[in-house]
Amino acid sequence: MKPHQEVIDRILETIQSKQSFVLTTHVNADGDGIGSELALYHHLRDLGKEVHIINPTPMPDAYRFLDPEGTRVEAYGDHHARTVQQSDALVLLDLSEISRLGALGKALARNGPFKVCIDHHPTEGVSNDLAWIDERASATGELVYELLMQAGGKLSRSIAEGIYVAIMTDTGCFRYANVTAHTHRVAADLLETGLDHNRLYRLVYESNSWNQSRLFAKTIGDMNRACNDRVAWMKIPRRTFRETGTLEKDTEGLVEFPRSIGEVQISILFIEQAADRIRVRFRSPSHTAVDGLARELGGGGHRNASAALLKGTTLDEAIDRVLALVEKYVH
Ligand SMILES: [Mn+2]
Repeated sequence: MKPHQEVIDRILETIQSKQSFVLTTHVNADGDGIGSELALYHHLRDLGKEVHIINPTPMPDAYRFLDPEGTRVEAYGDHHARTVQQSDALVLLDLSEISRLGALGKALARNGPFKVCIDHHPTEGVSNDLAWIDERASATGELVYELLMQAGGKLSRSIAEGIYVAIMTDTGCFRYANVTAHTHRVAADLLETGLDHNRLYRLVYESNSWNQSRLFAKTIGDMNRACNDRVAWMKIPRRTFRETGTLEKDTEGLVEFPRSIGEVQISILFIEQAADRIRVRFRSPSHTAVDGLARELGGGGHRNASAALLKGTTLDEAIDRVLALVEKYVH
């Protein structure tokens, strides 16, 4: 029997026996969360189930093309409380912690439907009714693919596109260390449905604005070094957003840039969301881990991509705090 087969069987049983589902993912959904949700949404709809996708935060612009009418992916509001409470099952995709669901999580903490989690983030103990967590998967989309294959589902164009975007974005377009032979086999199956992978790539990665380029140029232009050039760090004060006419969502991909410098082991981006709230993102090449660093700051993530939110601290304080910690994570 394959590892995790028991939990996969129980998830398949849950899908068969229950009628109404709410799908959700973590705050600030990424391509893996959105793509996995839409793939599972179409599968469940094909089975005649009632399905809602309700996320803690709005659909990111980069993935709107997957739901062009904006009717499938909703952002949680109080009017959703009943839908969530009365559904037969809630499926958490690309996360396992109810605490990462904002107000939606609070509504669920009181009581709520049967909870199923499908995720590939490293976690310590989860309290969902069913949890399939496989850290070897490059993306949650890879797990959704496995589930749908075992369910005997058909890879429709919409399902294939969702899974492809999930895997493409979580693997940095098939470059990161999390990519396996299996990842490519899944991708090959998806391409055989006739999906236009180049179109999906362009829609996600080649749809930037002039303002976003100004934000990147300014931020990379002011990049700093630490720990004998093994750490590169950048900051975006709120005034830079104002000056360049951009928002936090336009920072997507920026923290990846310093990874291309040979000596850099850790890339850090500080984003001033408010005077006392700083988002910190970390990236590292495969031989250096940054998940522990994010966890030490109350955040989380993967070995080579993690983040934390520092509250009650100014931008300069956040920078001092993180730079004091980072040394022990470089080698
Ligand atoms: Mn993921």
